[in-house]
Amino acid sequence: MTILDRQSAGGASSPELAPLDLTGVDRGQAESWLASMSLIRQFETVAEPLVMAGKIPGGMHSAIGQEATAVGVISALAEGDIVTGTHRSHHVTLAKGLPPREVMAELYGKATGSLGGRGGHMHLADVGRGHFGSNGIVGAGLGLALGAALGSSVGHRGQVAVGFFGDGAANIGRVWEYVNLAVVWQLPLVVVCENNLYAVETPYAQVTGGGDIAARARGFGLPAEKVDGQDVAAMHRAAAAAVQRARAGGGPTFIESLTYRLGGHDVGDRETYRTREEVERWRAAQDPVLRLAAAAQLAGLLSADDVAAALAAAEKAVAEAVEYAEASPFPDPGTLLTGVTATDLRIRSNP
Ligand SMILES: Cc1ncc(C[n+]2csc(CCOP(=O)(O)OP(=O)(O)O)c2C)c(N)n1
Repeated sequence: MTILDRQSAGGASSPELAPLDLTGVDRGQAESWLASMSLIRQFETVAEPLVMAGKIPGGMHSAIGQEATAVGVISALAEGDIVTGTHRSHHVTLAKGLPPREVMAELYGKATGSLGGRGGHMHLADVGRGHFGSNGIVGAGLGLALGAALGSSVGHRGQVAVGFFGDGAANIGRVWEYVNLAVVWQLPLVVVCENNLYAVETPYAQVTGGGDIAARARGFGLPAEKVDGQDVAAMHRAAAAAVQRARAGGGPTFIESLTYRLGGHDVGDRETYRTREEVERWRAAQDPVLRLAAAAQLAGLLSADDVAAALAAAEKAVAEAVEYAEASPFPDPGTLLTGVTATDLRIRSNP
């Protein structure tokens, strides 16, 4: 079922949906958050089956359910600021403003993709647009954001960097080395842990000593708070305060987004580690796109027509992105070694 189906089935006005506090949010913000979150939802909804259809090579980790975290945080950034993501980062990438057609073409491995088809789904990046890379190595993306924040600091560039990672990565040692350095060097870094409750099939509560990721962060001496990750306005407020602090020289902030992935870990996940009832409970009450659509109408910020228009625009943009990716050429095999910097590759001497 697409978001449009849910909307026409009355999903946006479902009494089960958790309310959302839109105090201080104006129509323009609500409109742009909904546009961005709808785009991500539609992109993910369309992209996943394209893997099963053999159009997109490799696997895919969809961010359905986690749209509010990326949009709430990234809408608090200035254009020149920097983000890094994880293996699950289409939401971060689209929220950062990479054109959907270039992202879709990258997933297809086409020459017109953001990295010329060399990165694919887990290695999206566009340095010119401040996206310093998704990353298939769990916990490593935050290190790139740390480096970007260090570069900004020593170069007096005034940029803030945001590094996203998951609850699974919160049990990887290097993540805390990055957090420690950001504190010691007082870097303009916003650290965002997307706690979606599972690392593949492992429930976070079973493997997280102390059970509280934000509390762990506080031990490193930086402000750390838990935020409702299904509430785009709450995520935006927390991120705006963190960005302001970072830009003013106040150092890093840690945000634990309490979120949920509504889909499987990756394409083909049989989801034997959680019940359908659990997923349906989250879907009914905590779908971040529908929560925003419902609350914005209730607050009189958007009309039902505005909501329908946002969803229709997302469908159109994604359909166009697929057409573009389908029609684009694969990279010229002659460019295989373009951008390869290692000099001792056997391939060079073994034609
Ligand atoms: C260093 C490393 N270890 C293990 C893996 C295999 N792996 C891929 S995704 C994943 C789970 C990550 O969970 P989390 O950080 O919570 O992110 P989520 O998938 O929930 O977004 C694992 C263990 C990997 N890619 N990299």
